[in-house]
Amino acid sequence: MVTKKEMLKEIDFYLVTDSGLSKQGTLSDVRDAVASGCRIVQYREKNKSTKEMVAEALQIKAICGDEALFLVNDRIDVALAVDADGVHIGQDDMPIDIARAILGADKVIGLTVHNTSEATEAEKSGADYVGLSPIFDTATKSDAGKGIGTARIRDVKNAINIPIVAIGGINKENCKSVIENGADALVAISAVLCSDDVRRETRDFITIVRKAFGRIS
Ligand code: 3NM
Repeated sequence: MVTKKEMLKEIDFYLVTDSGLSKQGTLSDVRDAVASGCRIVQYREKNKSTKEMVAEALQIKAICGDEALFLVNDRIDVALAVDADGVHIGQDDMPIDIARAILGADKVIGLTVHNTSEATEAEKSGADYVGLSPIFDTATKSDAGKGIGTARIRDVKNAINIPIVAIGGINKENCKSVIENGADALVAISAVLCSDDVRRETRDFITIVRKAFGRIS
């Protein structure tokens, strides 16, 4: 049986939720993305109480089932409360060695990095994947800073062996170049959640990305 952690090898399109941008609501977005073949979902919620988050996280976990990995952004307590598959943390969140000690070896831990040295450090500290950001300028995260460009993806790819998830300003026009420059997976928040049809947009991204990988013709 493929373990949840082994599913990291198969990710390509990665959904990050955003209730502020969502048109249909977070649960609907997750349902649509998973129905379209998305294999990894990160619950990123900055505006709800812990109680609301735990209730919503349980529902997202049920939707992901065996189809998709289910991670929680930043909130290790919420991840533990619902027995999520893992967490995604930033450079200023819980130190990764402590996060690992709390969560155990079987859980997935992703860490946001911006350059080769942070990426190398992340791999050394036991991260299962890195989120490399922001590839392009983005209005979705106000403190994201300027886009680092696609050439940085190749630099990081040459430096580490864990998967790279690219994020920041990615849309259907530029996503092929993100994969061609070495990303293993990508996140496109506003491009998907601000559309009228999350199911169709996810399918479109997955088709472009899997073609770029040569997984489909
Ligand atoms: N983190 P969009 S950028 C959640 O730079 C997030 O760490 C970022 O949204 C980082 O796909 C970002 O709409 C938002 O540009 C990405």
